[in-house]
Amino acid sequence: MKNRNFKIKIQLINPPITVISGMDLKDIGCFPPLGLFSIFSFLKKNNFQVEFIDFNVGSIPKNKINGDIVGIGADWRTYKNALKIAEQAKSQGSFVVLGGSLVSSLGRTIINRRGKIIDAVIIGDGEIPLLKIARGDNLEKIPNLIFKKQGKIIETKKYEPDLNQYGPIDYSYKFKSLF
Ligand code: B12
Repeated sequence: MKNRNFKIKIQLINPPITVISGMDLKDIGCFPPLGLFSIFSFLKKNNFQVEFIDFNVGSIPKNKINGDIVGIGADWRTYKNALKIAEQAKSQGSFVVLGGSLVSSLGRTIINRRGKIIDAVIIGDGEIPLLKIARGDNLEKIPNLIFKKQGKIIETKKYEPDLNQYGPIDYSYKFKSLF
């Protein structure tokens, strides 16, 4: 990562959905990723420059992935594409973080196998851990993280989320145009 201060650019990415076994995306539709929205709102509230990219909505300009920190949400339908995005982000020098439902149950395996393109995974709620990463805290002191240090997997302690701390989701940004 280039530098970690309030001038850094954080990108939150919802990868394209391609894996729906026996189903077509157009038949089931897709829903706004509330987890990423919540993290987006929380980081904005804390004065960070955050960009939200949803590959399932609208057209995505080329070379868009260029954040100092790139946070990618992944579930079983988007995991393969999340890896492709992670690879691209990593090759551009971003600090790459994965989070979301799938990652929360398979974090250790993911870091073990994909540690070259993913710097850390966040288990459970992403708001506080991502804020602390953006602030430049020592990774070992940030809760809910799994990452590799000198080839060894480090798993930090878990925290009990206080939802009141997050505040409401702010839909005022570009989200309106998504709906
Ligand atoms: C509500 C819900 C729905 C709603 C979605 C409403 C919406 N607008 O998205 C409905 C009923 C429509 C739905 C549908 C589906 N769902 Co659903 N759903 C849930 C449920 C109950 C809660 C999810 C939620 O919104 N939580 C609130 C938000 C704020 O929190 P969150 O998503 O957990 O996000 C936090 C963390 O995960 C993390 N995080 C999330 N993303 C990221 C990204 C980064 C970078 C970081 C660092 C952290 C991070 O931080 C977030 C904020 O604290 C979960 C089960 C559960 N209890 O979590 C299943 C769950 C997410 N659903 C699941 C599935 C499979 C589906 C469907 C694919 C089912 C289907 N076959 O159609 C569809 C997909 C629809 C879509 N999104 O496109 C699975 C995912 C499995 C997996 N491991 O991938 C879950 C986990 C249920 C399960 N146990 O099987 N779902």
